Amino acid sequence: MNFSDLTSQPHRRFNPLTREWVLVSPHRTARPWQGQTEDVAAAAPVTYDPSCYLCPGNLRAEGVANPAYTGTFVFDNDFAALRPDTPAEEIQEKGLLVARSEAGRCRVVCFSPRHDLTMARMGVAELRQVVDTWAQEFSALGSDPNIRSVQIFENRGAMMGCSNSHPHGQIWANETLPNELAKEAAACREYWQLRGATLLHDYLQLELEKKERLLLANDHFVWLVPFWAVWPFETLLVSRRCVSALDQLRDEERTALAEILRQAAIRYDNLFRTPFPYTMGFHQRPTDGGDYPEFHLHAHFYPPLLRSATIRKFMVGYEMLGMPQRDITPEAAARWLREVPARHYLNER
Ligand code: H2U
Ligand code: ZN
Repeated sequence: MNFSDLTSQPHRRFNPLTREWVLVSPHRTARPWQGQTEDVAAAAPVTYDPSCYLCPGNLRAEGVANPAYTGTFVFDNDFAALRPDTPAEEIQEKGLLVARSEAGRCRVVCFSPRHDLTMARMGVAELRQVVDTWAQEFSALGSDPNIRSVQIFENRGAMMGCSNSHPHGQIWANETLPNELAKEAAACREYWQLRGATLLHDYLQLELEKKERLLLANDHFVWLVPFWAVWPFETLLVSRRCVSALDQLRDEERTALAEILRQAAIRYDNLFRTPFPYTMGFHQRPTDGGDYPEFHLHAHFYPPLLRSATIRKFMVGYEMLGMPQRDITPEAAARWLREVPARHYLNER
C-alpha cells in the first residue's frame, strides 16, 4: 500500500500511543443521512446568571457559597466520584469477580467569573491563569503519596455531558492509573527504551516534515490532526520541548500554551459557527514519584460533531463490537480546519 492510497482505499491506521487500530473508510462520506440531528446551544447570553452554581457569590447545590472570585476558582467537587477517605479493600473470586477500592479526589476549575465566556472568547492573559491553575493543581494533587494520576479535562457542550455552560473543567485524581494513561505510559516507555527519544517528539518531527495534518504552531506548541484520529475533528496538542507535565513548562511556554488553546478553540467554534462541543484533556506523567523522561505532555480534543452542527458521530454497531471507524480522512479534516478563519465568528463586525 502506498501513502496516496490513504485518500481512497479502506485501510486501518495504528495509534502508537494506545497501540490500537482505527478503520478508515474514506469513500463512506458520500452516504445520505436520515438519522437523528442535534440541537446545539447558542452561546450563553449573560455575563452573570443568578441560577448558575459556578458564578461568583452564588450558592452551590450543597449550600456552600462561591467566593466573589475574579480569576480562576477551584473547589472540591461536591459530588466527587473519588474520595480521599475510601478504605482500601479488595474482592477476588476465581479471577472472575474482581474489585478494588479506589481513593482519590475530584476538583472543579472555573476558568473565569464570566458566565458567558468560553476558552475561545477569553483573552490570552486569562487563559494563562487557567494554565497556571492547572499546573498548580497537578503539583499539589500529584504530591499526595496516594495520588498516581491527575486527569485534567474539560467537557464542553450538553452533547458531551457538560451540565453547565459556565466556563469550567474538572480534575480527577486517582490512586491508580486510568486505562488510557496506563496504555500511553506503557507505549511511551517501550518506545523510549527502543529509540532513546519520546514517542511524541519523533512523531512531531514527522508531522512537521509532512505538514499535511498540521493546524497551528507557535514557538512552543503544535496543534495537529493525528494520523490515527478516530473522532471526525479529533486533534492533538503537543509541546515542542519534551516535558512530562504542565509543572515543567517555563513562563513563555505557559503563555504559548494559552495562545494556542485560544486559537484552537476559535477554529473549532468557527467550523460550524456554533459553540463547538468536545471533551479535551491533558495526558501527563504519572505522579507516583517515578521519573518519566519518556512521557511527553500533550492534550487530546475529542469532538463528536460530524459534518455540521446538527449531525454527530456515535460509536455504535461495528465500532462497539469491532473497532473505531472514521469516514473523513484525518488529512481532509485538517484541510477543513485549516481553512477556518482565525477570528471568532461572534466577534465579526
Ligand atoms: P460537568 O459540567 O462537566 O458535569 O462538571 C460540573 C461538575 O460540577 C460536576 O462534576 C459539580 C458536578 O458534580 N458540581 C458541584 O461540585 N457542585 C454543584 O453545586 C453542582 C455541580
Ligand atoms: Zn455562571
